[in-house]
Amino acid sequence: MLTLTWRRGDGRCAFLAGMLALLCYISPASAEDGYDLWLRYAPVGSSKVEGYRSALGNVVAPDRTPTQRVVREELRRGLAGLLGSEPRFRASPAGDAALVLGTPASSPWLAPLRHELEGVGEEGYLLRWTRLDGRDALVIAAHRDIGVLYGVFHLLRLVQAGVSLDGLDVSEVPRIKLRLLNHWDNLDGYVERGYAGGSLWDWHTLPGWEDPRYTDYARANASLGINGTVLNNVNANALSFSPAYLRKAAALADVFRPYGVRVYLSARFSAPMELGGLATADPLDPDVRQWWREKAREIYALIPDFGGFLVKANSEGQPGPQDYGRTHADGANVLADALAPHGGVVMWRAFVYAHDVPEDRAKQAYNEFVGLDGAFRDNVVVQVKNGPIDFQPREPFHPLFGAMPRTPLMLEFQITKEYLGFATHLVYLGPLYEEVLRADTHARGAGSTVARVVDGSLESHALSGIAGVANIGDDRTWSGSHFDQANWYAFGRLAWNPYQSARDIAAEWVAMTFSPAQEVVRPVVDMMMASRETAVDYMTPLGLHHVIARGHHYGPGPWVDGGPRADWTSVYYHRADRDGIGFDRTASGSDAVSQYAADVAREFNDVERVPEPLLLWFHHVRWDRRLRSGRPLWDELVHRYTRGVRNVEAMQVTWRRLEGRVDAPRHRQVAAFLRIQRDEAQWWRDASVAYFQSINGLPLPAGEAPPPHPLAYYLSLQFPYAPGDGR
Ligand code: GCV
Repeated sequence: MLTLTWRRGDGRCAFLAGMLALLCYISPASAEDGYDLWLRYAPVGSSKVEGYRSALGNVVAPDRTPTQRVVREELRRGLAGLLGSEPRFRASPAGDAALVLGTPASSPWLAPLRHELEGVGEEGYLLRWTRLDGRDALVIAAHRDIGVLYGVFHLLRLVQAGVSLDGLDVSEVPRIKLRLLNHWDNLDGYVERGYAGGSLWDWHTLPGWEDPRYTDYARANASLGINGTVLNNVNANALSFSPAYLRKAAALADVFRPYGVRVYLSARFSAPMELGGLATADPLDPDVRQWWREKAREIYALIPDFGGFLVKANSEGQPGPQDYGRTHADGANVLADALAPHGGVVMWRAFVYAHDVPEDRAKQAYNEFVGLDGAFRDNVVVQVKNGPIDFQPREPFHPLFGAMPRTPLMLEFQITKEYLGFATHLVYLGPLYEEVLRADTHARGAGSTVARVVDGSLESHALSGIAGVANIGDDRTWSGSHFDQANWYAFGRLAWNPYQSARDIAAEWVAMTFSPAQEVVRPVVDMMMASRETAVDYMTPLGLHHVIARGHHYGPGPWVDGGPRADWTSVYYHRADRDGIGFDRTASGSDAVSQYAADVAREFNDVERVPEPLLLWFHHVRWDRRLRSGRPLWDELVHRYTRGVRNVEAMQVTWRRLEGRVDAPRHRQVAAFLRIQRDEAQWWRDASVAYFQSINGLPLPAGEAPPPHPLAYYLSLQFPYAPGDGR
């Protein structure tokens, strides 16, 4: 061991001073690499420590079950980091003020709250001051241990944000029952549309080796209230259902269980043939039904709290019931019957469209499913993407929301940014999620928002659900960038309560992830809130959609044409010609508008009334049509592309000003990614302008710079190893 001595006047002083300076430079704060997510538990400001210590220094909490032990460990870890000292765990609240945690069953102190807990359900909690034994105590009380854990994360969130605990009186209940991540992870470790490295699941070493990262993953999800995870890709491999892989999934389920995260699997519809050797996967075949029943029994023997199946059927080449002339309901119900005795659910995806159907792709899922309303078993939810095409930077809400009143509909968002710049573009998805959740379907008159369809309140469904396609991989940051963690966070918080504001959620996240100082929170939140619209501007302004490069979807590709199917090209969607641009989905076009409730359909159908951000989604518009700005469409389009680039530059300025307020390693990476984003925004703008100008032959509006390269240059760019491509 190196021993340092300090003698005044000694020649070694300069050396030692240098060493000390170096040690200061390598302080823990500068070693941040994003691994800790929003659970950094960085020390709170000295002015607040004493107040928190006096309320939280003594803790009374049971430690008999695995979840109870997780609760204690989280408090220990959180308070040690935040307040600089571990709490004292006591047997009773006697003496000093105490924080008392538990359920009426686990803590005699909380038994009197039994009545008040009736309203919080299975996963909710109370977090408030009360009198216990004649003293004030802060309590976190719930029906079940998991509610206590959620309450602890709530408390730690408040302390991280520096919020006063005075007068705290919180009663929280999740509004949505199934709050799930969907991993598109393949068994070979590749993540489809994943930009955060390889899969977290090391199938090869499971079940023998349970990587500690699995626990950290469960912990992060529990901190948001996410209560389930689908481990494998919806483009499923039947092997996930083989005995060996089920044992691996069971090992993960064991790790996740104390955190309230249940395991689900994507089911390959043809598994009875591929694994069971049957001649058919026809859902009405008795042997097939029997195979699924036995498979469910086998799974539940290994994973007693297994959640259920997610299914992509008859879509993009996946097998399904229509291969046998059966309906989606026939397919879903055979799986549902197999799971029902064990309490499992089927999440049947409505993301279906067929290349041999000449119908507008935006209409196909509705056409397929709306007639099946009421035909599904009680333990089936139909999982619907937020919009009718595919996770575009902006889409109208999916017309199925509000159109299947007798069927619980689960909303599917994409957290991974397949169409929003992968992991290097800073695009906070909170505003996108909020826009969808607040959209009014008018299914039962004004106020029938997507959130109310999804949380089951509009049609009084007991089963409700929301899923996010995960942006998580084995990258040290988990999500491929520091700011992409905010999208995991926002999804989880909105899954718990879809009525929260994206801005408030961003503010919480910034306070916990970077700093609660207002000089940091304010500019970063403003930047995040504007970032989604900025991406829409430089990628798909005015309702354009699906203008990405082929296959990997990296970068612009408005010229994409030909290939195996029209609905995988860009020209199918933008329909630009010499006179105008946009997909005519009005009553005189594909009539997709008629799939919405009458009030909504009228608005979308009318070129004067349609919200301008959706103009080209629903209308084919002449290039010279004047828009609300007074500019002709072509000028407005170019204006927005350019504005997108300028706004990324503004983000760079904001971030630069935060140097020194954010630890250096994270600041550096974000700054570098913003540079990439700026250059790619410019690329999007230039390539799109060059292409559309080649179609309409119009001059650029005054003051707009011409693209620096001819169109042929943009067409020639190839990215054979762009990440995340489907395979
Ligand atoms: C998992 C899009 C993506 C596919 C994805 C599919 C789906 O088409 O590009 O990679 O497949 O959506 O949601 O099933």
